[in-house]
Amino acid sequence: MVYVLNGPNLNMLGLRQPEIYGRDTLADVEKLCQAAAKRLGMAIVFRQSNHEGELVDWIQEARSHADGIVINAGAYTHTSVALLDALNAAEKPCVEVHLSNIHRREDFRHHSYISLAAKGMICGFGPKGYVLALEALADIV
Ligand code: CA2
Repeated sequence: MVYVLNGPNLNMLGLRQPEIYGRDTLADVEKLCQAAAKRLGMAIVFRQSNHEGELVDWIQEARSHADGIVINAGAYTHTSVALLDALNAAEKPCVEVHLSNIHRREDFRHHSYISLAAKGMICGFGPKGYVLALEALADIV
């Protein structure tokens, strides 16, 4: 079981700012992940929350229910020591994903707390990044 967790505002995907985040909705991204998971023989739980504490709860849940975590923490990537602490405590392989190339954007997006707990990070490839993350995890879990 792999938990695919999405942070704040990712529920707006496909509805606003298509020039940055593309036209796919989060439901489209979930379908893509479900198809990739099936191909990889893996089960996934796909969730989104705008609330930092709820994401912490789900990472804690992953400690006992998941073999790995794919996370796009949205803007909490750049601010959240709480998510970093939760990921470190979960002791599960984690792959960080971003739709956009955060290094081509504003300076404040260049630093990620999540990266300190992640096996690796994929950014800039849109929804395909989630598939790449699941493929990377399939080799580890
Ligand atoms: O590129 C990514 O996946 C990000 O994690 C997306 C976050 C941003 O804060 C990170 O720096 C990079 C923002 C997610 C918000 O997504 C929206 C999508 C459509 C309309 C409005 C927001």
